[in-house]
Amino acid sequence: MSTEKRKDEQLGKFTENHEGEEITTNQGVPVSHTDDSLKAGERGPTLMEDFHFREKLTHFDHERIPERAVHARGFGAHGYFEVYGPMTEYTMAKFLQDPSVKTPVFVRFSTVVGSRGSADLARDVRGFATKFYTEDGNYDLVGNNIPIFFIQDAIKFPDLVHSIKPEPHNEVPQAAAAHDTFWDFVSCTPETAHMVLWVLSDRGIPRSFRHMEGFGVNTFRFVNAQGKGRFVKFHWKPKLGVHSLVWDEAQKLNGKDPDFHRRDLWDAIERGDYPEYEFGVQMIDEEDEFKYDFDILDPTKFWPEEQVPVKIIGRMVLNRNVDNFFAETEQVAFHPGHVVPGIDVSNDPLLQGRLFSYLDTQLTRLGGPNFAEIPINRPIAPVHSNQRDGMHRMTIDRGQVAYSPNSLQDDTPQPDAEDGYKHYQEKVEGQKTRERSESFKDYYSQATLFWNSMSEREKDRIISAFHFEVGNVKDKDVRKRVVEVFNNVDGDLAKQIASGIGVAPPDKPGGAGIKDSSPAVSVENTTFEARTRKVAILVENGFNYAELEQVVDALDKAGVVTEVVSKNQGVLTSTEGQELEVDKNHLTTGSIKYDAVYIPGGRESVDSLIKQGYVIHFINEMFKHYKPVAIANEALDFFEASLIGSAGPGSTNQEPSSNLGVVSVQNATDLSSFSQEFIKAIAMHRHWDRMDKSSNAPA
Ligand code: HDE
Repeated sequence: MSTEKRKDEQLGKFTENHEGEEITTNQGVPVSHTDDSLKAGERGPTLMEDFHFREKLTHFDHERIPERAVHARGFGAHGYFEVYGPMTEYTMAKFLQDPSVKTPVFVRFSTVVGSRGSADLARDVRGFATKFYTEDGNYDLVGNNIPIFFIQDAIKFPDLVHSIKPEPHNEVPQAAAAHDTFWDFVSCTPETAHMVLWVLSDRGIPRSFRHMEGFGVNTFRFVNAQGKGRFVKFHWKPKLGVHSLVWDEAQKLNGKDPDFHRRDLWDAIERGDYPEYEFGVQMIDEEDEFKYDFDILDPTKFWPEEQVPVKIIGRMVLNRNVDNFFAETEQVAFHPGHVVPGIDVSNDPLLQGRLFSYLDTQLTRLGGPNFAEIPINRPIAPVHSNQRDGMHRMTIDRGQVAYSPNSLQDDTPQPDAEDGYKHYQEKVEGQKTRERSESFKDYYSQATLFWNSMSEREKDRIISAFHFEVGNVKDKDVRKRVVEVFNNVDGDLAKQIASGIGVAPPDKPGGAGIKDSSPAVSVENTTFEARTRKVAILVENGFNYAELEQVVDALDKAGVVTEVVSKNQGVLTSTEGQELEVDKNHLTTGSIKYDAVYIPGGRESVDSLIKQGYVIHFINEMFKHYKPVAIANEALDFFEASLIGSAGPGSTNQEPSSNLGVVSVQNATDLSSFSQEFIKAIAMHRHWDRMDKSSNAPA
């Protein structure tokens, strides 16, 4: 069997189908009736002897387990990883050697702050945790979608999390950093400044899990068979590029579709649009540990790609949804210390602390020490040890011996001195101290580097995010201190923050004196693709079918997904009598759920649409969110009837016109070049130039 399928086969052994079966108790006793409890008389009390009732209720009463302390809301999928070529020179990790091997993986994406039932579009860091089921055992890369972290030492993690979680006295707000305690912590903890800028950038509100990068964040080690070590940082780069929503969209989506990200991933996999991410490593030789102007063990610093290139070494494809959310996504247990021969940790103090926390929290969350036996957590590699018993032990360990050394079982199981995991032979020496290294104490230079790397429009959006987040802070002293902290990053940034939150601009000159930038961190320098984007088609009876068909075919060929939206669900009829099934009525959707909108011609359809407030709002909102609008023939009337007028007057002949992401065509029967222009506009994702042209555009 192919390696890729080995995990699926293992999971299959634990999978149960209930379709067509009869209900039994957990003891396998057939149940005759499940809708009424056993009572003494039809109107009498329930009887204790009703074992079916007792068992059903007891199980229900215990269905919930503690949610994760952080990253409670998540969504997972299965897939595989393949390496492009042998990495023998750098690491002996088996799954990084043979390009013909497909290593099964399970990935869980998550938000950090919100509870399990919170909304997907919180402004937050996203978790990106991958479990590789390798031949040498499980390797977990437990990363985030931002390459750095808020704090430098794990001992500060409880403080950070307490400050950002809902406030303890009133449990408000849910899944949000926009409140006093978080910004109080930030303003008192300058090492957070760099990460805060990343979270307030577009990366804090991804378009989907498919449009996010992933980073191992901490510094790890590759070790080759000769025992030579190198420092590494891990990267996932999405094939579709890195793209985000705008804040107004995100907030509205949290109401209209709080499952937007989960639904997107699930639907994409069901459609066969399998998300792909390339795997990259940055490597620094041990000899070069001190060559950089930042400490390579400091998790509040990234390694600029311009200084340490990312070597792309493989790819991951997510191609199967889970069978059961609880059994798989909820019960999966990741641990940054689940490493395999060839991969080791570094002395990064955040990573060192993480090595303690994950197993510790999982003991409570998953009810004891045997959770590695839960199907999703089982390695495909064989497991042997002298560990026994504990809550929920599944394995029936044969034999009399559960200790080592022994003579009764030939002193087995035995460690493998040759191929067993060997920790990297790093020389460690030092005096016990609670001090922080001087080399960690530059909190601002890279924050300035990041700020310098943003385009003017990205900067505008970061400032807006500050105005929202810190604008929600009631304590004026906290707001003042935030401005002071960010004045250390950039004077202009601090001034602009101050202008929106009711505090005076800083009186000291600002900035960390850094002029450099790192273009690779700007999401505007990413891949742009129309593939898998979602387009709404607004129509009513009397639309032009020939036109619509051409555009839909072209979109389909480009891998763009379409949905027909109309006032009511049902079947619409075109001018020529062709029928079209409606996918969504007005109440079940909204512009925020799409990447673009297309309105075909047809006099009757356009006349009807133009009278509907919903449709005008739909187009205006699409336009305000910088997304493409495509209109053909009679639909050009919308130039007058909506905000897209500022991108008008549009096409006057059969040649398509495209301005500020509004694509139009007039008097045309052949819509092929119009469709291609539309696809180009969709690939661009957002048309930020509207920001300059339209006073109605929100940031
Ligand atoms: Fe985590 N983190 N973390 N974290 N983390 C958890 O483990 C922790 C950190 C990350 O989908 C918990 O099983 C400490 C950085 C992800 O199941 C917990 C510190 C990064 C997930 C925990 C950090 C992460 C977690 C909660 C500071 C990016 C979700 C439940 C030193 C590299 C994994 C659990 C999933 C989950 C502790 C910081 C990523 C409490 C102490 C940095 C993606 O153990």
